[in-house]
Amino acid sequence: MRIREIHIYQHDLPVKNGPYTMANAEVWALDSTLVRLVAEDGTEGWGETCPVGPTYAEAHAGGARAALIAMGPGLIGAEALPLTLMRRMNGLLTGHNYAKAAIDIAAHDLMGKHLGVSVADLLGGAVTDRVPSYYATGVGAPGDIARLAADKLAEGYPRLQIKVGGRPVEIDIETIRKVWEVVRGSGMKLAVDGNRGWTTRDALRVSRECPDIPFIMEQPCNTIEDLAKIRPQVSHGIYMDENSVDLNTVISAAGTGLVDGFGMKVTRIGGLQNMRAFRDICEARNLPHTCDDSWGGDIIAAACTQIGATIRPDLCEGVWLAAPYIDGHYDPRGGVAITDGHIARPTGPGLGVTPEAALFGAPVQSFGG
Ligand code: 0XW
Ligand code: MG
Repeated sequence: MRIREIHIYQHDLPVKNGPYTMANAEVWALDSTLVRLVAEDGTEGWGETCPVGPTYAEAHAGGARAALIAMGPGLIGAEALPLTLMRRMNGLLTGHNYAKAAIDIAAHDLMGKHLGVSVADLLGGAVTDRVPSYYATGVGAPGDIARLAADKLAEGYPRLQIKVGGRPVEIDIETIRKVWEVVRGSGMKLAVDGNRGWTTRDALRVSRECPDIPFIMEQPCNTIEDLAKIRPQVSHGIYMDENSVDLNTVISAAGTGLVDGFGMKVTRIGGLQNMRAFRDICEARNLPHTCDDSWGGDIIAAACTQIGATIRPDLCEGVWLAAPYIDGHYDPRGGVAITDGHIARPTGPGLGVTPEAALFGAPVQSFGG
């Protein structure tokens, strides 16, 4: 089944009750890029990529579209098979995983629809249709974040990620302590995400001053070297997020025991084909991980949920969705949502969601036809 047409769209996603804050970013609206692949027989597949602003990672919305436009002509006539396509894209452009991911997700959707099976089945098979999610706070005042923690606990979230960094570390420590007072004994899992914002000195201090609180530190500092430096000195588990930019880095981090788990983004690693390999590497080493993206609407949400449903349950740290921060859905039947801290895996072939194309207006660029 060959690709006959590629259409690239731009779509704005305003942040509900914005801004969303992290150590190094404050975002009010996200600029998403959607891809529609059309095969020779008319079967369609949708993909999406949506960096959370230009400073979270080495990715930005204009870059995603530029990379897709650069690769587009070389993909017309290619077999719509994820591995074949990934090799073809690598022959057209080096790097730019987050752009390639949109094509990869669309190819999985298209193949699932063609075969009449879900993307989770294509990825090995779902182990659950009710996928655990987690809630990520912004960086906020200790009392506010503790109140939010109480709300999310009551809503049924099994895990909370507290955002820290970009301010005096004493306020971060106070925030962690206040949240712990609220969730202690509940079984709610805790992650403290510095988004690269702490110095190694800050990370060591937090671990030393909170030895009684069982959180994991997610991407506390900026570089892999920083993580290696604090690794032997902290008593808390360390997860890598932003530094895990490709499978090669993941293999090194997992193989050398540098980290205890990962916060992983489907688009950063290059899409579902690479995410499947990542999942299997983690399973071979018993490493827990999340299965998220940095942002995005129903297409990204469905992709994360479909692969999230295939993760060995004891290693699944949850699928984070931007849905609580977004008004409305792409799919007129209703899209992917979080209920009681869990996500119902979309049913039907492919991703299980079909967006209303008119929402996105005219394509910014089309190829083939
Ligand atoms: C919580 N997230 C999954 C959403 C934001 O984009 C940041 C990200 C993370 O864990 O860093
Ligand atoms: Mg993170």
